Amino acid sequence: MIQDLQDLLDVEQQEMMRSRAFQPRSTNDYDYTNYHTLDEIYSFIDMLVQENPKLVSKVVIGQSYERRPLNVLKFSTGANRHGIWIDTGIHSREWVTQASGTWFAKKIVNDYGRNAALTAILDKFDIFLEIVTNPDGYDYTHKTDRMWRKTRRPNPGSTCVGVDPNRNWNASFGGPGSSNDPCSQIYHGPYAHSEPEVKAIVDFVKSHGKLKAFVSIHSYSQMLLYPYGYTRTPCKDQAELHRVAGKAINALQRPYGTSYRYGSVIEVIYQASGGTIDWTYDQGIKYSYTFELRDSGRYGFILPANQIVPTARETWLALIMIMKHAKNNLLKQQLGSVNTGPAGRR
Ligand code: INF
Ligand code: ZN
Repeated sequence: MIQDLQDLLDVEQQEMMRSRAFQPRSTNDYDYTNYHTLDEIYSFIDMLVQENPKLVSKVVIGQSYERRPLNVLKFSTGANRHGIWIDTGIHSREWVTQASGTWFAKKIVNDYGRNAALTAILDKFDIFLEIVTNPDGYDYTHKTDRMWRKTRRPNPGSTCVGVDPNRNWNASFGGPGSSNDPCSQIYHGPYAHSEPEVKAIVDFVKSHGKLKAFVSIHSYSQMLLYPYGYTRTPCKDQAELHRVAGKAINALQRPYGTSYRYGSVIEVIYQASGGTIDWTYDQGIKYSYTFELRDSGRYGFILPANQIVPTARETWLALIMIMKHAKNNLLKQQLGSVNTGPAGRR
């Protein structure tokens, strides 16, 4: 599909060099229309917190293999709230996802108090957003191999490095649709949650205990996926997850006509064991979704920078739809726990 990959990478590098010449003094003059280095994203995160101390804080949930901080942005308007989790960049080469995550962070700050749907969500939930979920891999895509996908932990007894962080979860770990070969792009790792980048999220989910939605964002293929990947057995909330996914991709399609397919991982793509959302769903987080952002193959992982903002905008509409349904579901549960009116009402 791509005539010459190196040409694309050269253009990407030139565009980044031009944008890098300019150091943003605030998140208002950060260049959302371009890709950024790990350090530039980390300084964006710190700027956003400094500019919005009442709404935004930085939670460091752990360290990567190479000892980089695993930074999670927390957006909160009150204490003891239920939470919604969004991660981007767990596969390091999927650059449009970290760039979209950066845009989402600024969008939340801009829209709170201005956009009714987002304000209602943030008045009910905390939002946790991990923009660079695989920092070692991301740094490696900038400096060494743009097409790197996995973590960067060496594998004892092998010359091949890295584990697929989307096969390392304790959900049918090591099952079909993952590999025990350290050289494989879908190597599941020596044991479940062996990767510090994965373990940090596992510990966060368990200690928080009140997450109601978990969205892990990948690229590319233009799909919205829900559990399971490891089995064809439909998950118990399949009907609801399918219904909400349909509404989410309709919202996504509105601005630019981008069309998505949707369904369970195993139906829409293939069998995969040890995947993120199979584990989060089995932890009881009902609204567990994986996005595969643009495009459908023309550029693949090397999506031109001029598509970052359109991709982020359309994806945000789908995320709002999912978060709105998680909110309504929680309200129904909470109301359901008190008498909700005359008996016998239809
Ligand atoms: N996703 C595929 C993967 O092999 C498919 C997938 C999605 C598997 C969700 C499990 C869960 O991991 C990507 N996208 O790699 O970038
Ligand atoms: Zn991926």
